[in-house]
Amino acid sequence: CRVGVVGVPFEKGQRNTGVSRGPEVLRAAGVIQDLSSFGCDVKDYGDVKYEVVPAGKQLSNMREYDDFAACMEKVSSSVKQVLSDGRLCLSLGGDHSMGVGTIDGHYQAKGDLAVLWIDAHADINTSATSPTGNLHGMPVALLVKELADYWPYLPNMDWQVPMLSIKNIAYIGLRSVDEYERLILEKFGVTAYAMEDVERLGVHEVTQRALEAINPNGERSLHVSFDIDSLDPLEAPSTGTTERGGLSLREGVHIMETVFASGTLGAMDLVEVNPLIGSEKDVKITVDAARQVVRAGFGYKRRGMPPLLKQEI
Ligand code: DIR
Ligand code: MN
Ligand code: MN
Ligand code: MN
Repeated sequence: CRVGVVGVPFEKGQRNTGVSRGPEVLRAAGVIQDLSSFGCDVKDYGDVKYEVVPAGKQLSNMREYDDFAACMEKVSSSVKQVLSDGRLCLSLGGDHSMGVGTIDGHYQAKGDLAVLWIDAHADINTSATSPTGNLHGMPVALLVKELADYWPYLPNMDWQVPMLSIKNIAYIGLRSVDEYERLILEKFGVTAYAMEDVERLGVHEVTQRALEAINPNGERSLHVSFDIDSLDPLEAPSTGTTERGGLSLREGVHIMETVFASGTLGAMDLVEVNPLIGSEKDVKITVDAARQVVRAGFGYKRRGMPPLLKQEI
């Protein structure tokens, strides 16, 4: 495979210091070498940088909005560039508000998308429904056409047009959904596999059904946005909003192996790894989990790689 890596050291979509160091610790742990070790051709496009243009107006209940708007415009063009270069894109966060930039860039390069959002949270609050004002709880609501009328005019976001159909998004791993988020999911009949569905059906069935729902003919480019807090805090303790009772690492890896096998992956985000939360050992466990999930998405097989095919992967 050919992959381009984009780092997004952005943490203003939530309140904990440290998530902006995600790209740095993931690179240092060897995410890029992991991929090249089994035959991927990987190019590092470096970290996204931005300059803030003040909106001149305070937007209610959207913390650090000016930085968000400026950063995501750059994230979008970086992701678009990687995909236009004929590579799959791996974006390393950073907090989950960056999904606005990565999915926008993916859309601009590939058109109609299917999105698999793997998360303990639905991240589909609007500024009117968010209980926190944290932008990492709002990216999906900014991306979907169906909620466009529920936002005020957003200065410095004219580059971003809500283009996703809410029917083409599926969730896996939900276990912390706010009241109005639930209302939105029900109103639009969003494909959402919460933890109880993983328990009832098993992770393989849930993943197959999710992909079938959002990409029945496999003609859409698939965007996987993987929030590390989808995993149980025993597997990924170093993240800002842990929720117990989550996916095992094995389930996370299985989802990504199934994604790879579908042959539809266009871009993947790995977000919310915060190396300033927990002990050194906690950070190592979390980063190792992130690496395993990433390499599975780009074709690594736990049963071992076939040596003769190495160059063709
Ligand atoms: C909560 C928490 N739903 C919010 N969200 C997230 O702030 O909107 N935590 N994404 O990780
Ligand atoms: Mn999230
Ligand atoms: Mn989350
Ligand atoms: Mn989060």
